[in-house]
This record gives sequence, C-alpha cells and structure tokens, in this order.
Amino acid sequence: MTGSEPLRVGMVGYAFMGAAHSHAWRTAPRFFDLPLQPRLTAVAGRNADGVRAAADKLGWESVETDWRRLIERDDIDLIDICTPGDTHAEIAIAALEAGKHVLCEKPLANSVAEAEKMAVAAETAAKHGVASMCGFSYRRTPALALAKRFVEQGRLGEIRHVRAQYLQDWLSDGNAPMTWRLDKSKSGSGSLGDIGAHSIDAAQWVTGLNITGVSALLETFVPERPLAGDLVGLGGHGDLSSDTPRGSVTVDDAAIFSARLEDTKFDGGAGAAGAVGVFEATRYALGRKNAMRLEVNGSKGSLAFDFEDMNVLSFYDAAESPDAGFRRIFVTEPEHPYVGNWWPTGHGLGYEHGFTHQVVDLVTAIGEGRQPEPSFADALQVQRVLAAVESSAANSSQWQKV
Ligand code: SOE
Repeated sequence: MTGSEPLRVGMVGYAFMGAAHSHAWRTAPRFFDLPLQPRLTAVAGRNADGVRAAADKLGWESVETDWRRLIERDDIDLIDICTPGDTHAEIAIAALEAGKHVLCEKPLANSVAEAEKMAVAAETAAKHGVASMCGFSYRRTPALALAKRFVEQGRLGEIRHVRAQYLQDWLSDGNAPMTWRLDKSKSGSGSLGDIGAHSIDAAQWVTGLNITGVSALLETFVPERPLAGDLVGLGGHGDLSSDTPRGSVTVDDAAIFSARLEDTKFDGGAGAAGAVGVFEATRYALGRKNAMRLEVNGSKGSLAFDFEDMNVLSFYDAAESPDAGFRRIFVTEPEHPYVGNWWPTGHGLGYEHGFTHQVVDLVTAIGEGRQPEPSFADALQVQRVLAAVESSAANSSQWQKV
C-alpha cells in the first residue's frame, strides 16, 4: 500500500521529458507500493498560456511562470528538472540549498565544471537527508536491469568487450528544423550528450566498470538548419522554402569513440580487470528509430540488448549452449526486475515504464532515507567521459584519460 504522507513535486519544463515524467509521477503509485504518495503540486514554465495548458493536460494542480517560485514554495518537497541542460546547474543547486530533493534530467549539466558544483551541492544536501538523482531512465528498462543482474551473478565471467550504440534518424532530413538540441549553448553537445550519455551510463552501470580513457571522432553533417520557431519534440519537417532563415548547428551530429573500461574500485594496482569498448551515437542512422543497443562479451558468456526490441535480452552462455547461439529471453516474467507489478506473464512494457520505474526507485529511496542512484556523482563521471570525448576529437582523436 502506498503511504499516505505526500511527496509534493514541482516540475520545471513540460515538453517531451516533462510529459514523460508527469505520466510517471501519476502512474507509479497506482502500480507500485511506495512509502510516500507523489502529488503533482506545481509545474513551471515561462510561457503562461503554455504552462497552463500543459498543467491541464498532464494533471498538475497549479502553475508558476518562474521556477524560482517553486523553490520558494513551502508546499513543494521535490524539484523535477525537465529543461535543457544550460539551466540544470542553477536550478538544481538552488533547490538542494533550499532543502528540496532533486530529480534532474540527463546529461547532468553542460560542462564538467557545472556538474562538479552540482555534485558538491548534492553531497552537502545529502548530509541533511536531501536526495538527488540524475534521470538515466534506461537503467530502469527491465531487460537492462536483468543484464546487470546477470553480470553481478558472474554469468558473463570477466568482461572483455563492450559494444554500445545509440542510433536514431530524426535528423536525417537536412531540412528538419533547428531545435535547442542542436544549440551547444543550450544542450552542451549533440548526439554525444543527448543519447551517447545514456549509452555511457548504461555500459558502466551494467558492467560495473568505469570508462577511464577514450579516443574519439565527432562529425557534424548539416551545419545549418531552418529556423522554424520553438519546437517541442523531435524532428518534423521544416519550411522547405529556400528563403527560410537558417541557424547554425553548433553540436556534433555523430560521435564515435573507443574506450578502456576498468574496475576503478579495484585496488590491486596494475593489471586490474578491464575491458575495451566501442561507442557510437548518431541521429542520422536512417531506419533506426531508437536503437539503444548494448552488447557485452565476457569470459563465460555474452549479452545483447536493443531498445527497439526492449522486452528481450539476448544471452549466450558458453557452458550451457556452446553451439546454440544467443537465447532470446522475454523479460516479461514476474521474477524479472519491475515486471511483477505490471501485466500477466508475457505482456510487454514500453518506453514510458522506464520513467515510472525511475519514480518508484526515487520515492522508495527517499521514504527509506537512502540516497537514490544514479547519484549526481555517478552523473559527474559520465560528464567527464563526455568532456574527454570532445577533447580527444578536438585533438585528432588523441587518447584522452577520463
Ligand atoms: C532525443 O534524442 C531523445 O529524446 C533523448 O533526449 C532522450 O533522452 C532519449 O530517451 C530518447 O531520445
């Protein structure tokens, strides 16, 4: 039974991520027992009509046109940040200093310097029982959570290879309009931070290894795009007339890097267990819609995941089925992570469930007085990898330590 004490949420931003988070806040207590009852107390956005309409549609009780008001209000316990990256640090630090719990969308910030300040603020706030979490929601996909469980159970043995791709195609049309995701001052980076960050977090989380060095290439295929007004959501078709003013794309369209992954908690000195990795993130892979893929090869077995087939984890156990190839595990059984709270055996889940599970884990941790994961410190580590990739790419792919 979900507890009756409320957890009063104030959300900043109401576009794609705001809608996904709203759905999660509403749904989580209906399917999971939570120690606290989330309440959609207020949503903030600068456009008064827009935020009012979003509140009505998404189920928020009140609106603010300045996020600072959410932080001032004493009927709000948690700030949920669903805005572009350039605003994350300011909002999160102000909220933590005011004693509000924080859920912040990924990537944590637009620079390592900002992420460091956020991690310090989070650590300080944690001493007063204030929780913070970064929204790497794919961790909560049941098949990826099962993958982590297999690694922890030793079913893969020693990890040797990590192969991570995040492939979308919504920018393939050179006339798709500009969005904030293509403006470095707002988003920090392009495919790298928007989707590559998910791959980095998932790879490190599933394997328990950290990326310690990279060699990278970044590419921008379409340097200018039509300025078609404020866009909500992804892609779409711009005004194709040749006199539509164009704006500069200031981020990478594709990011590719090789990496070394190591067990940084291992204190056995040189020769610590480690793996090699290959990462690719692009929004130009025509036909690939949301192919967030992870393959891991170990000394005893391998696993493979593709978000376009998100209810399946492919697993190869060298001892069990040496010549049978990968086995497709339908991650739809009650004993699989998160699944038991949903539908009868065999009925799959979707994109939105990751966000719902994120709320479940966050509220459970807050109710139990624990810090949730991924912490701002975990997200800072991802931020360092993003920065190392950019620095390597700017230096002719030179090896860059993280
Ligand atoms: C856009 O590329 C995007 O919406 C990302 O920003 C999200 O984090 C990812 O879940 C889906 O793709």
